[in-house]
Amino acid sequence: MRGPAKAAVGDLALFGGPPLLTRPAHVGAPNVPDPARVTALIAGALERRWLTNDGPLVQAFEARLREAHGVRHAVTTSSGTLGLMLMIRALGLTGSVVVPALTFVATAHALLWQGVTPVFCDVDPETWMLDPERVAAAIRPDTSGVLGVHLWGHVCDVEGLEAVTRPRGLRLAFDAAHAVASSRGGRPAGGFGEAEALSFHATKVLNAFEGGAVTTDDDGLAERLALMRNFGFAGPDEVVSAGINGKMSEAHAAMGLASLEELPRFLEANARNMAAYRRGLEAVPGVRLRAAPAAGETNDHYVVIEVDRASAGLSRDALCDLLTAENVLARRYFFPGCHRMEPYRSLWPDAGERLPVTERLLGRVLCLPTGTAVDAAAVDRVCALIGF
Ligand code: T4K
Repeated sequence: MRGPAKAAVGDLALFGGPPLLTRPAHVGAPNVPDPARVTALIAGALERRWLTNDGPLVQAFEARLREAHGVRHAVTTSSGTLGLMLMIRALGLTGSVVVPALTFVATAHALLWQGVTPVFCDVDPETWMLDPERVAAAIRPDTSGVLGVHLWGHVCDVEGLEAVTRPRGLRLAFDAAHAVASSRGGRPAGGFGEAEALSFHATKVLNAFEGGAVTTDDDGLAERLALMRNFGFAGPDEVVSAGINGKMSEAHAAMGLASLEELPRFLEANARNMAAYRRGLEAVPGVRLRAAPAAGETNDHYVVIEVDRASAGLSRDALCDLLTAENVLARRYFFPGCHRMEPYRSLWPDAGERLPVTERLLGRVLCLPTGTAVDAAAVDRVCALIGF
């Protein structure tokens, strides 16, 4: 039951009074490593006068990523989106690729930029990620592969997707932008499918200001990726293919390395906040935290609730507005869905009819603030607001 429009939580007035949180709590507030460590690493690059183009910090970062993800290759890129694009191109994907619409629009854009048509597929109502049965039904004669998304740090049903792609000779790759430090069956994300694309954008659990990487065990693929991200240069005067500039700079790698050193602290803060949200929201009618995968298999970087208007007494959007007024900057990711964004909306205006689970979730889910910028007291206040 919701209280009257003017009421109190503790000694602070709600809905019209001063915001409950005096300092805003943002979804996406970066995890910041020790600034002295970042600047020392950048100072080293300045001292060496080696600022980009496969420098020692990039090489060190790639070595640490290989170790962390248990893969033979990690090819860093200037952004996660660029990594996705290179991965799609290096895999030779053509025609159409099956992909969820419940994802950040970069997943679909990366395909389209490579001349590949994204075929939006509905998701499983429990996991909210690609459902292998629905994927099988979405495959078209021109489909060359499936691009799964480890949504909000949960790893997809990799085995189910392999069972669909392998017998049909389709490629399988993953958008693992959310999945650094997540795992499935004890295996770290980054090592599934033929390749995975990571993101180190500022808002991610591990950030390099901007950046990404493609991880793979395929030597040939890694070689093609490395060529593609550097204009196709195979030697000082030798260009062997049509490449692009997708390189990570030394400054970005410095941030990535320093962040990696402090990843355990970031994960600890996420786990602490997730546990506090679970406690604080368990008795709130109409509000359900996304079901967790097996213990320790998510980075807990996205706190996602599903709001049922009837039993919560207000809609997801009303709750989002209420939180915003109280300095809690929640996000309606990934509303309204890729299929309702251009150019996809104009291309396939009726796509929503084939995506009932996706549509339902897009009207009900809300991401709440977490990470090292959010402390336990802030989580308690957010829960108090939601439960009010
Ligand atoms: N695939 C998936 C599934 C993805 O989610 C993403 C990116 C990609 C691929 C592509 O990876 P990248 O090419 O980006 O590496 C943000 C991020 O820009 C984007 O990286 C991320 N996913 C997406 C989920 O979130 P917006 O449009 O929401 O960004 P913005 O500017 O509204 O910021 C989000 C929140 O973070 C705000 O509350 C403000 C806060 N913030 C942001 C920045 C940059 C800060 O507090 N400090 C900051 O420095 O896309």
